[in-house]
Amino acid sequence: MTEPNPRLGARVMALIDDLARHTDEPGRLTRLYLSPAHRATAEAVLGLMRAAGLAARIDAAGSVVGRIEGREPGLPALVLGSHIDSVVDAGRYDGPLGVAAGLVVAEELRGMPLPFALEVVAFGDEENVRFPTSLSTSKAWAGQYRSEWLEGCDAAGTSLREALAQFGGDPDGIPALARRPGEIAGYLEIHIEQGPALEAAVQPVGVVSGIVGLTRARCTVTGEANHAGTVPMGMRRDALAAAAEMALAVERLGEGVPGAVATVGSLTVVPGAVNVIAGRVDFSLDVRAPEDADRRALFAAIQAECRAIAQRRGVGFASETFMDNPAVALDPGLRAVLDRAARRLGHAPLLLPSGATHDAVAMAALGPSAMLFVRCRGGISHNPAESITLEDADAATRVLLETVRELAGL
Ligand code: HGY
Ligand code: MN
Ligand code: MN
Ligand code: MN
Repeated sequence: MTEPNPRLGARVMALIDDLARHTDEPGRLTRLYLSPAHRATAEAVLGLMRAAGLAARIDAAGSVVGRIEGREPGLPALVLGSHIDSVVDAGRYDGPLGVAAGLVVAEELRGMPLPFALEVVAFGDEENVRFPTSLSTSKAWAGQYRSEWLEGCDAAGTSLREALAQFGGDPDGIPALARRPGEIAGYLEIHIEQGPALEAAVQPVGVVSGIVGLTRARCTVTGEANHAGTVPMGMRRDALAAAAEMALAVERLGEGVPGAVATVGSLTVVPGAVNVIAGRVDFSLDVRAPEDADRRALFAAIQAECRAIAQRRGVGFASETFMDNPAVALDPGLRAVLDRAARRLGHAPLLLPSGATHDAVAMAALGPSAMLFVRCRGGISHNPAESITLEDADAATRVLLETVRELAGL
């Protein structure tokens, strides 16, 4: 059912388009955690929050958070939001849709005497593409920040600690970001589905049942750089050939576990010259499965297969796990409110799992958390072709508004 005047959707899409201007790479959208584009986007969101009447700041870890008090000061907060960091060559909706929708709902409720405080948040490290971290900015709120993350380095060798100082953050202020029990009344996140189910069901929105567990590692294969023209094939310790065999093993083992996915998304060859046998390869490993036991077993099988390939080829293999998030079931009560709100607005929302991870994984440790998915064209995401319609943005924002109104007893 489309609103005759999808003004909320129009506002949300305008905000998303405005934020999409900030990128670290001309010609494509790349906004990694603590980059100049992240800073510019955070400042834009800060301005929007303040214009909407929220008391807003950029916190020590780089998240932007705005708050309006409820009918009396200091009440537990209902938090709306998502993230503003992106992957490389990203779509513009993954993250900013949830921040924009939260902001618009806060604008719509301005001045209403709510039984809770309302916070809008733009987390900054949900993609974990730049540093070996795991949802670091939302886990800072959940009191799950790991101090070793500060020493992790990006591809250029910059540590998170250095990048945070350059960004204007405060590494020493991160522990104080942990929210106290009872401070959070709930968390609601609108996010694009990043999959084909809603489009196939011809539904604009869906309620998320839970978020898949996820293990990520940085892997290194160490061979011997040597002359491509003079070393016989049987005498090489070729790190790239070994890594290629490992990547195919990742694919094969992932295919063998129902519902699981296993991905080598990035691979770097050193020294990377046409006439040099690769001495070293760094590659990423991302393993997910609906059941945690299956995910852990698959990850272990992949590690064992990589070690066997390395052994056979006379190369070294090392793996450093930097993310190991169990699956999270989202709050049934809050899911039911989202579902009722959607039905009151004429929708028949699907209930569907999330194969992508989200800041809701961290926020679920602080209080009831739920997510609403929005249909995206072809299910495409992590790709500049990612897109949603204004009408669906409007539908989702109205479901979020209706949900908050029900929680507020309005
Ligand atoms: O990788 C993910 O699942 C999310 O997009 N960060
Ligand atoms: Mn996302
Ligand atoms: Mn993403
Ligand atoms: Mn030469």
